[in-house]
Amino acid sequence: MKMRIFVADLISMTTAPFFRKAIVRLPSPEMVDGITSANLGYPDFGVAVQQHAAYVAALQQLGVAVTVLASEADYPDACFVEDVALCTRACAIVTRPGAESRRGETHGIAGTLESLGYAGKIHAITAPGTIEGGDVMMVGDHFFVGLSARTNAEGARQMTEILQGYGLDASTIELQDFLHLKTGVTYMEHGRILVTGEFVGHPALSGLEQLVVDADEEYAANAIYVNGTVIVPAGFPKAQKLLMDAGYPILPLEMSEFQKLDGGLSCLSLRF
Ligand code: CIR
Repeated sequence: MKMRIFVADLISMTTAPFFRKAIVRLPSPEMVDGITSANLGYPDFGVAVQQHAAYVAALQQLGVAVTVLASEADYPDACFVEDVALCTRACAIVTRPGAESRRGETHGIAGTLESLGYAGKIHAITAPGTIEGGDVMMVGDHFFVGLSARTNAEGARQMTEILQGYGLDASTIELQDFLHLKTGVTYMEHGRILVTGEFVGHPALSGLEQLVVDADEEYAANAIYVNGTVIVPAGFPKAQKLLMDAGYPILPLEMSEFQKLDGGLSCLSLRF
């Protein structure tokens, strides 16, 4: 009950952010060795490059200046750049990924963030804390942090402490099934979430209006709201209709090759 009042208050005070900048990282041919539980086969690198280029073009079309980082042969999952940092209106936090094979992906990201306006406002999560950006959902000045196989309580604690130093706040949600929090829930601004699976009706999210994605279109619960438009994965007609009926303009993008690596639309960029 307390959380319901708190989240409702929070929403009434927030307006949708306008994202001016984004960071993406090109996929490398080694992406075929990325971590996956999807059982959809190996990604086709050539197709992934085309899908990634369309993603960058979509962000640009929506008014975002995109910084494109070089691919990283040593890190097959490095194109999922969302996981290595959190970018807020006040500060940036470099994460410490829970997946050991991904830990080195944070190398160099602080320099990029510094050059894009975060100089003097960059923090880092340290051991034994772990956290991946996919587990952090921004709702105005509040951040929901999923406790998952990748993000532990100490990582969430450190992130909360840093955010509170800037007048921001955070709360945690324990995950049962999904890889990351945002695998199953996306904030759609205007007090609404796109939600599926274990997060449908979740008490921690009770102050938010739910747009429920059917289980057979679960992948579409990871979408991104960018400057008034929702970028959605192509091929999920019921989820698209749900969003259009709620009044959102949508922009569908092919994501098949990233889906094969458990990656969704949010994973491919840091937006701020
Ligand atoms: C991984 O398992 O780490 C990658 N194959 C997928 C990461 C997806 N990232 C995200 O949801 N933020």
